[in-house]
Amino acid sequence: RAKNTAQPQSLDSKTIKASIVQHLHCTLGTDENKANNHAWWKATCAAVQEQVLEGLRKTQRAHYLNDTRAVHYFSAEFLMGRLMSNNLHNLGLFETTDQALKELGVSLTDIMEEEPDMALGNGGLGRLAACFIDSLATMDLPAVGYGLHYEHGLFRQEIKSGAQIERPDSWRDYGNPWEICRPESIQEIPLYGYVETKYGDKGRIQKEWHPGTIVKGVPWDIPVVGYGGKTVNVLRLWESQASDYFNWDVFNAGGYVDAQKENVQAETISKVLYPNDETEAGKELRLIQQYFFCACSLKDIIRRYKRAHGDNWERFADQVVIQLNDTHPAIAIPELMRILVDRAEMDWDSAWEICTQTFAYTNHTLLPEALEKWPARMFEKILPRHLEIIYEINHRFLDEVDKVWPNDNAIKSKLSIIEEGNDKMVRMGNLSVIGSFAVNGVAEIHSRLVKQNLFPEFDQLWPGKLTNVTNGITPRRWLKACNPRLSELIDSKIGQDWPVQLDKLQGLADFADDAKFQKAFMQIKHQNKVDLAADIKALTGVEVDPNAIFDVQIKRLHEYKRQHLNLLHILALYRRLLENPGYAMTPRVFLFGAKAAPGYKLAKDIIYAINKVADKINNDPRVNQKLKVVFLPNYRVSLAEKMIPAADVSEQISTAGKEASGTGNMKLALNGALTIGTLDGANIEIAEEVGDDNIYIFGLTVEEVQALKANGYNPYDYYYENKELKAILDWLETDYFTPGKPGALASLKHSLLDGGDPYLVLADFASYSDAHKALDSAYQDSKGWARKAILNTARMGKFTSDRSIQDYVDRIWKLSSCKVE
Ligand code: 26Q
Repeated sequence: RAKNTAQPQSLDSKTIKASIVQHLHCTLGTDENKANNHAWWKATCAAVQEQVLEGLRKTQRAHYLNDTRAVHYFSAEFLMGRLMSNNLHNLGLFETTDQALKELGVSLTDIMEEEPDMALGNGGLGRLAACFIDSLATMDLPAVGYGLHYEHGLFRQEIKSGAQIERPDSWRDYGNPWEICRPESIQEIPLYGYVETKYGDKGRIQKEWHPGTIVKGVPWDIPVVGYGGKTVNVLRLWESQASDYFNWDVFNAGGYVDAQKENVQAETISKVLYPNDETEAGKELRLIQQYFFCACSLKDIIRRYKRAHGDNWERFADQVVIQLNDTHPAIAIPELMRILVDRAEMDWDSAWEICTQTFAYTNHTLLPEALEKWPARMFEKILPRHLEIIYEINHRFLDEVDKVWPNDNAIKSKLSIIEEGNDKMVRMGNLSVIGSFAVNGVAEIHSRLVKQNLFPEFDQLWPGKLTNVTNGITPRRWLKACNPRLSELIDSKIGQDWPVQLDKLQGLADFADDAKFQKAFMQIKHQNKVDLAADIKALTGVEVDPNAIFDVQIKRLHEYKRQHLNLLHILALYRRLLENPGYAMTPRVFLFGAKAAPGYKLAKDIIYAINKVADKINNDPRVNQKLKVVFLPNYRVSLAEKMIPAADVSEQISTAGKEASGTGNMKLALNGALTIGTLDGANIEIAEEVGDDNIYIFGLTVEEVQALKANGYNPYDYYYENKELKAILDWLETDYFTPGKPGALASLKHSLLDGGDPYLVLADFASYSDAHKALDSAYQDSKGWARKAILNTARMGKFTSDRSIQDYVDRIWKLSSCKVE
């Protein structure tokens, strides 16, 4: 467990003030009278960055002198959000800087709003990477995050007449004060071209890849400050540029023409983040992105290794562990093989030994449509040598399979890296399992399903290789920084160690029935709701009552996450209120935040439906004292930080077996929201921790889902059986919510009936509605609710990302911490 305790640094507000003013003058070229909030923000960043860079220098020196083993976290996404608040808290400079700015007549809260989110990720997987690098630095572990320096992160969402519009995200338009360009570490990356076979001495076959083009990888470093401010690791993100070294004239005609034909615009590689989470896009540029950042990162790692160990590869796997965040960086496996076999001229078996002791792979999904597959033909065009290497890996692997299951072609074709057929495909999941020494799922149930359903034969072949590491979240950002009122109350009861010893929150359980503490806890929740209500008014014009239950569903929009189940229940409440104005219910505000992948039609239809229903309900005086629905546009990390502290209820309602873990569920419960959820992902472990009385579990279990599907699920059974459900679904086909446009919401109904309701929305509806009734009446007992909310916060210790990282360290990475100074 992390034993780090924050030691606030001894900078006083006078020194910080002087530094901010100095930067205002000398870095920004303005002065106190002219400066606007943006200039104050930049000057403050520059002052903070001075402290950060001091820590970075000391950390790099300590790691170099100790020749430490380090983890290299390879991820196509890092969803960092804003850095100012986090860096200030982790340096122990928040209060002092707040004070310094006050004395300058400037509000820290206001200038922090100037910072654009670093939205270099889609959702859970990208945010997990951000939480993990925070924990790694906090726990003094040598680590580097490697990823892509996208010019445009996840699109900005606007809502026009209820529908999602995508706008480009431009997070760097006015410069990013946290990043440092490192031209001294630029890498050259080959692409396209052909492979030449040469016959060397002793009959050794040598392969030489003649690339069709070369692109330049420029590293940008984002310092990652650990809590306590001692260790400062780096997140290194690669930007693509046209290679100036590359001289077209030296290339033969074939290579030249090829390269021209491909028309690789080097700069486009890191231009934009693909917004399609949970669906493999199969786009050429996406594969190039993956290879580009993996190849840059491997070269960077090898350069550093060689500086300490020369050309002796024997200690490589002792010094370097690479964690693959899903299969997106799996191409690093054949790339390392290429470097060892083709460039270092190592024999295959020795090279494979190094590879399979270096890589570990985290799986984040079981959804078949999310498992990455690449057409072999595309591979051959972009990375011809890598395809050969993959075939060789596969050939040798299938020989091993044959020893265990002799002549069993069914098993071979299932385990093969290559999916045979008219269009051969490369299965990145199989490649990742075969090329790694450890494979983990992200919650107990998910890891069990990875073993039982996704990779059962691999589990048999290599017992112990498949394992679980339950996800976590950093309590520094997701409690201390985002919920200062609650943090202060917690400090006053159990001291200040909880951000690095989250188990200490257990101490709050002693006060769960203490009337005074209950009052303080719920007053903070209320105050956070007042703040959010003001934001809602400013962002949408909708007025909401902070005395209502704030019921929150925030996550990417997906059928499996079932935002439409939530919507059907809202429609049910609306109907009940229309039919019976005296219908007993606590006033409720339903809040949504969600982006839909731009090409995901039904997901966009669901956003549209939520907005149309919201319009109708919010403007219907018959019900709008009891019911409000708000869709907050452009859900992102910084908006989550405002919504989560104000939530009473957390919606975690995926079809059992579909949500690998979820991490929003942890953030909401940590901030005292009660979960209404299915037995899916980490909800199960949350229920174990908080206890059955303090969570609302409903719906089919994984086993029941499987049985229902096996017996032939027919959504019409539920439609005809449940009058309310039928009325609601039929309502969607009228023009009640879309005046003059009948049928505008019909796609939703059709997906649930003729579409077969693949995520069993109708099957779980009644149980969901019952759980909401139980929750509503529990809220009526304000002492009882306060107790439940407090116990949620008190019992979330397990879900700190420090615990996740400690699990990785103990069971997979075998790393030692390295104290700085
Ligand atoms: C793949 C190919 C082409 C383009 C895009 C993608 C792509 C991009 C992002 C595929 C998947 C993702 C993201 C997946 C993700 O966020 N998964 C979530 O990971 C969380 C952290 O483990 C879990 O808590 C969630 O349950 C899981 O859905």
